[in-house]
Amino acid sequence: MKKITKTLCASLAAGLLFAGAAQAAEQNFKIVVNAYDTNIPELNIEGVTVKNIRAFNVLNEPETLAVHKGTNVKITVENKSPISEGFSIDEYGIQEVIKAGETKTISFVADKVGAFTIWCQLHPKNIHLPGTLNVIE
Ligand SMILES: [Cu+2]
Repeated sequence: MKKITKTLCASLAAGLLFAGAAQAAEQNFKIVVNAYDTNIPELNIEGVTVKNIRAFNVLNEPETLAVHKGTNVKITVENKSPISEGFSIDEYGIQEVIKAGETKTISFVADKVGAFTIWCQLHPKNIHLPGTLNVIE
C-alpha cells in the first residue's frame, strides 16, 4: 500500500512539471527607485576649493534587466524618491509616472530583441540615471 502511494505521488509531480514547461515563460522583476541627496559643505580638489555642493541623484536599482524574447515581463517599480518618478521604455511604448512612495506594476511581452534604454521622462538624464532592458534571442 505504501509503495503504491509513493508511485502515485511521483507521477503527479512529473505531471505538474510537464504542465509548467508547456506554459509561456514569465519573469518578474522588482525595481526600487532610490534618491541620493548628498550635501558636501567643502571640497578641495587639486588646490581648488568648492563650497556647498549638493548632489541629487536618482537611480533605478537594479539598473539592468535581461530576458529572452517572448517572455511575459512583469516589472514592479517602487518609488522611494521623495518626488514623482518616470519609467519609460520608448521602443515598448511604456511611459509611466510613479508618485513618491507608490508602487506600480508594468506588464508587457518582450517581443523585440535589443538593448533598450529605461529612462525617467520627468528628469534630466544626469540626475535620474538611465538603465537598460536587454532582450536576447
Ligand atoms: Cu526621475
